[in-house]
Amino acid sequence: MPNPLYDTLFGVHAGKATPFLKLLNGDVLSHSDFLTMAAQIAHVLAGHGLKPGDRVAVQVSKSPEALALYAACVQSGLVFVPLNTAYTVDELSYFIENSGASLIVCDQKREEDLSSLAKSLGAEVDTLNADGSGLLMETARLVPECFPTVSREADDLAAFLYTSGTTGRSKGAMLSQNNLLSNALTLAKTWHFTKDDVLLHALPIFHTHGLFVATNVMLASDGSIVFMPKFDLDEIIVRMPEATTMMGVPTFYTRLLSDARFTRDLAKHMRLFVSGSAPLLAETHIQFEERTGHRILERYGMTETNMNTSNPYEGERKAGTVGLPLPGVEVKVTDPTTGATLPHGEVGQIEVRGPNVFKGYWQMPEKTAAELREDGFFITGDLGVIDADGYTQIVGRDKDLIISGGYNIYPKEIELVLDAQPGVLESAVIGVPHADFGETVLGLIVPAHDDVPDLEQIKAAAASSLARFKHPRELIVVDELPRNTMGKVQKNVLRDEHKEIFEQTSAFRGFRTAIPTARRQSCLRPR
Ligand code: MLC
Ligand code: AMP
Repeated sequence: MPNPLYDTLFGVHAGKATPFLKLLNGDVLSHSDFLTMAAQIAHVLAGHGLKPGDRVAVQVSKSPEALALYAACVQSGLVFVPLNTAYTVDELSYFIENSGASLIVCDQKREEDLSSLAKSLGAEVDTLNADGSGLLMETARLVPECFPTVSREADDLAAFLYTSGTTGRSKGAMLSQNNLLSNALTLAKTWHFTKDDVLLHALPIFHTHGLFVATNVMLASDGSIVFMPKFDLDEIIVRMPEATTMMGVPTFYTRLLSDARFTRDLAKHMRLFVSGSAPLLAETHIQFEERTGHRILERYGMTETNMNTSNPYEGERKAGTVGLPLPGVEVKVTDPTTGATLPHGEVGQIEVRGPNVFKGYWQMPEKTAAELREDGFFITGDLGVIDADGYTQIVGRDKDLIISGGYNIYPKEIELVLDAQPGVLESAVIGVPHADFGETVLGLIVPAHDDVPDLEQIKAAAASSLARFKHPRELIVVDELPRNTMGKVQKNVLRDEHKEIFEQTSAFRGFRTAIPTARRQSCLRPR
């Protein structure tokens, strides 16, 4: 029975004793071991009564078992819904409810918190801990090692990835089998991946970058993965000599450059470093080449589209650009008001079309219609320009988005929490430059009347409802927020005023203007 994504990325490795996952403890999981684990998990999923198309919401630590759970969902025709491990129970509740998940897989520590929600939704709960223990694998070990692959069409859904929205409500981007498969095959070919490649994998596996780019590309090329639970500079340095490639967010590269052990000699065995998910500063690109002789290959993608453009493998990798459209992908820059295509050299909104572009937002037809045109072009919300050679440069964002260490944060979600606190009239949340994370979150608070808001209490409220990476690094009390004639808060003005608050270089290539200084009372998050 055909299942294009499973057959091409997973099934093709059946019976192979070749190394797939190289773990930090020295254990190696072969392709065949991995498929057996996935098939056994697929039996457990079937035991939960799941039917093709059902959603499986997953909040678990990065582990081989977690990756096999993804494979099992594909093999069973289920929709995999991975969720950031940093999400609080409040945040999780929304994703679980919105996706209509029939099964929640979480760490045992979260089981109690999620059980009553699951019960009210008619969903089941299974558990998987960071070390692979938990009910899921206990059951999986008792069932057969082969599972009959469920038939799927290329257009059937394989995953939902949640992406935050401008209104504060996250949207489930529906990704089909072919969205994922076409992109994996294109990237493996474009970046010359082969079975001899060994990838340093330190990215989380609940986002496009670590799951659909890094993992799927390695599956498509038959290579192996040094599988790390998270980015750990020491481990990366120890394992680099056995690797040939690495994929990371810019923070990975600035952290590597900050360490004297990262030398030309250490990187001599590597053939490719790929960067994406956030802007790579041209200076990082240059320093990296000076240190190692390697030119980082920067590419551009997003949750809704997988990868869109890439600097060439062979040919010029232009620092400060995200390269050329991938084969089969069209990129154009349009006038945000009229939608007309602009000539090369003019700044406008970036739109993309191709087999990589998602099917729409789950149960949000208006939002889908607003961003995905009838002719198939997706309005990315990024502002860019295409140069005479066809290279795209991202110059800013039309969407009110902060990218911190590769994680996307929508200010509205944080503003809603701040606005609800006692003594707060209103708030504005902005991204400001930060040397390690590229951008970080700054909250500006206008007190109600003559109140002095209790910043510690506000921080505690944010901590209980928002994932750690979304917490404002600093809260500042101001008299008022700058507004334009339409009454809209001028975030560009605020960003400009506070751009040096952490006295770091900017990773954001946006536009800014200046404003007068406001009264300040501040509360710094320790770091
Ligand atoms: C961790 N913290 C962060 C953070 N990551 N805060 C802000 N932004 C982040 N990205 C918090 C931690 O909870 C901790 O809180 C404190 O910051 C310091 O943590 P750390 O030890 O320095 O962080 P670390 O664990 O090393 O993580 C940093 C990181 C990680 C950059 C390695 O965030 C990461 O792996 N980012 C990759 C994200 C990613 O995969 N993005 C791809 C999205 S897909 P405290 O105070 O409790 O200690 C996409 C599409 C595309 O965008 O094009 O690819
Ligand atoms: P996400 O919604 O998490 O998938 O994030 C996608 C966004 O990350 C894009 O819309 C861009 O704003 C940003 N992004 C991804 N890759 C790059 C890159 N190479 N340079 C600049 N921004 C990037």
